[in-house]
Amino acid sequence: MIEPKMDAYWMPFTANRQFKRAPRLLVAADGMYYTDADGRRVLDGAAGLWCVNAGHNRKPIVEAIQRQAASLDYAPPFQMGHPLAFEAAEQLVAMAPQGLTQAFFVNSGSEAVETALKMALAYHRVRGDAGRVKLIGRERGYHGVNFGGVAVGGMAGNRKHFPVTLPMVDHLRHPLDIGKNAFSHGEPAHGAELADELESRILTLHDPSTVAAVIVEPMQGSTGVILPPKGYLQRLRQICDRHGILLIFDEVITGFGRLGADWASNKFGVLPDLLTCAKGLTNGAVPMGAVLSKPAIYQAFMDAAPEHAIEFPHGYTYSAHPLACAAAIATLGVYRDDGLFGRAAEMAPHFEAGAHSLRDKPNVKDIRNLGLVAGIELAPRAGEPGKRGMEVFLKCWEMGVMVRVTGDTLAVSPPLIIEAEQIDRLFAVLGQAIEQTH
Ligand code: PXG
Repeated sequence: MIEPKMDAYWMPFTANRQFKRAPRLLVAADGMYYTDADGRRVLDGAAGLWCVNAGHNRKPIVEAIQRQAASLDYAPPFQMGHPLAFEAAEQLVAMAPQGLTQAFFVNSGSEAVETALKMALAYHRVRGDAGRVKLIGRERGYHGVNFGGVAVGGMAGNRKHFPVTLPMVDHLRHPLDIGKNAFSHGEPAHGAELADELESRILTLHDPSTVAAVIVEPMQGSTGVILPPKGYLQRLRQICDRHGILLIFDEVITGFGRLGADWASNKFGVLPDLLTCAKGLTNGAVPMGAVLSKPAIYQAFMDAAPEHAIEFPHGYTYSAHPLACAAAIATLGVYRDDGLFGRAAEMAPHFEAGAHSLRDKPNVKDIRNLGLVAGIELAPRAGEPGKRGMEVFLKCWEMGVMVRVTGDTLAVSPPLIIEAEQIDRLFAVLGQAIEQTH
């Protein structure tokens, strides 16, 4: 293949100059494998970017998109509709945690987050409680890249270029405590009491009646696979309930089977008021996200406006895009037909054993896992944070395995169709890469 000219494309979240000197180009994908520009097959240990949960190039999804493109390319979503939007919403709600009954469609995780935050603020307002204007996020949280998401997020590197975000925001501490919980299998034992700080520290400072919502990822993905300590999310739920505060779960990564259950909400038995999802919703094939809401939230908007009025002035040109709806309906069908969430749970013990087999490799500081996700945290090299992790990532790529790196943590989150031998290869290659990196 002739390499394309590289100057014009300003790549997102990428070391542009380094990449353009030694590009890693993907040209095709099928099942568990990518094909790169040199014709090599690369095992996908990251489900693309945490999104291709059903594996690549799934026929029902490909054909649904092709059919849709040939029949209805686009329909305006404002004051107009098309049947697939309603069908996609119905199917998504049927698969959603019980008690979430409406789906608002967007085009990405970032948009889902902005939408949920705006919904939370407007919900209190339409109920006549307009003083609830504050939003509480969490340190090391990632809620996408738009202003609201960056404001409630807590990924320091993503915030420092943008000092002006939203006012009226505060953050909980993150629950990662390697001192107490290193090498936990699944949910760590210690740290549920950190949730109590929502009440004892944040709400005491702010007056609970001014707080609109708390937003957390049930498992913090992008900042290195940080699992909720046992009981932590339950406590957040109880505190929010006590003070009339909405709880938003950002399930952009944890939705659609990643943790060995359909949703983190179900895995942990905690129902949020609003839930954001994206990524796995269409298996990554067409951009799409959604916010799921409890019926009382939807109803509050309906009750507050006259019938001819727009109840929630929000939405995108491409909300419920026909191609995305077709892809979502087909994807949810594949998840159901192949029983993929149950499969993730079945493969999880083997995956867990593979992840923890790396415990004694050089510089391994912690291993965290649940379902089909694992984070392997390496000690940073003195004065060069992130460099060792990046080198391991590149070595894996050279050896034909794609993982994700965030700082010095390698994240593994394969498609849920992964076979036992592929799990073995994934961790064997990762182990070799760690051994070869000093
Ligand atoms: N919320 C969460 C919890 C996410 O993980 C977003 C929102 C934003 O989604 P969009 O579709 O706008 O990118 C995400 C995205 C990584 C990585 O390497 C993770 C994400 C995106 C890019 C890289 O961990 N998650």
